[in-house]
Amino acid sequence: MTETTSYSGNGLVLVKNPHLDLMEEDVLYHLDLGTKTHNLPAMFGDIKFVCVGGSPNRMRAFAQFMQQELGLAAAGEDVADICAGSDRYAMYRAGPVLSISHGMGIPSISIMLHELIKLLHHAKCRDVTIIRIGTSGGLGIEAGSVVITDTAVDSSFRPRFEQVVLGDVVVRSTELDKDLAEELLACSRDIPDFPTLIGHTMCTYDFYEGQGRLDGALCSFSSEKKLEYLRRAYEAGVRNIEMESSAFAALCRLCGLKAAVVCVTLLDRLEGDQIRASHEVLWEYQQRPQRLIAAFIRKRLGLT
Ligand code: R2B
Ligand code: URA
Repeated sequence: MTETTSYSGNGLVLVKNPHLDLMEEDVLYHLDLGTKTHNLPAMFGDIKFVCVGGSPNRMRAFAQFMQQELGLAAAGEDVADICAGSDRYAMYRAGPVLSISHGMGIPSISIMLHELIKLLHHAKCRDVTIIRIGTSGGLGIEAGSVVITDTAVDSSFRPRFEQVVLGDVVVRSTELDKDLAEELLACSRDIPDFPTLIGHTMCTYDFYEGQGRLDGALCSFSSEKKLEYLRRAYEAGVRNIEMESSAFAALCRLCGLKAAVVCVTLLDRLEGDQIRASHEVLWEYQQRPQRLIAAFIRKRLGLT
């Protein structure tokens, strides 16, 4: 069974669940928020940009950076964790920007996204743009390059995400918003310090065997087989590999959210498996998607 996309004409988030309307209260358990315990429209109704990324510390740093970039606070000023009552995810806000962590892998990001999308719905947010900023392994491109995903593909290079629902496999499209990707690429031209490109992103269920690494606790293939697979991925248009983009693209698309995935590459997988760059280099790499998104948001808000 394949599910199709629909877009809301009024900019509202589309939750496609008739049961929600019948519920007296919706507890967003992993975010420690709820419709009876919190005034969600007052807390979040003016949010226009949602940025998600794996690590809680990185998303806190991003919110602090955005506060400065939007002229809302001085450097180093702290931000409060809106989900402090839950130790699953962290959430911060800087003006119209919400910054949330999603952990590693599809199950973790899926849970967060279900609750986040319901949150945006309950808060009656309009015209929200959502962006995943993350890390990845590059394919045939210089380490430190930033890849803007046009389509997330699975480990067989197919543009699809399979969700098992009541034992049946439901197939969902993983295409992302083309105009948004182009807009982000245009913003990157004002930041000459690192290469930025548009390409396919391969989304896997594992970091080691699932990404063709030779350095996991298990490995049943040769170095030649690994390289043959990664070269095939490159030929299919894949430029980076990570672990959340397909579920992210599929869920956002179905719920009418304009979405983008912007990941820095920490290494070139055609050259190796281990991430050996120093902490300083990796820290600077991780700033790159944040700098690009800050430039994009500033431009959208008419601040540049
Ligand atoms: C990128 O980096 C993480 C694995 O190190 C994973 O969350 C991802 O998608
Ligand atoms: N994240 C991944 O999923 N893979 C890499 O190689 C690096 C970061």
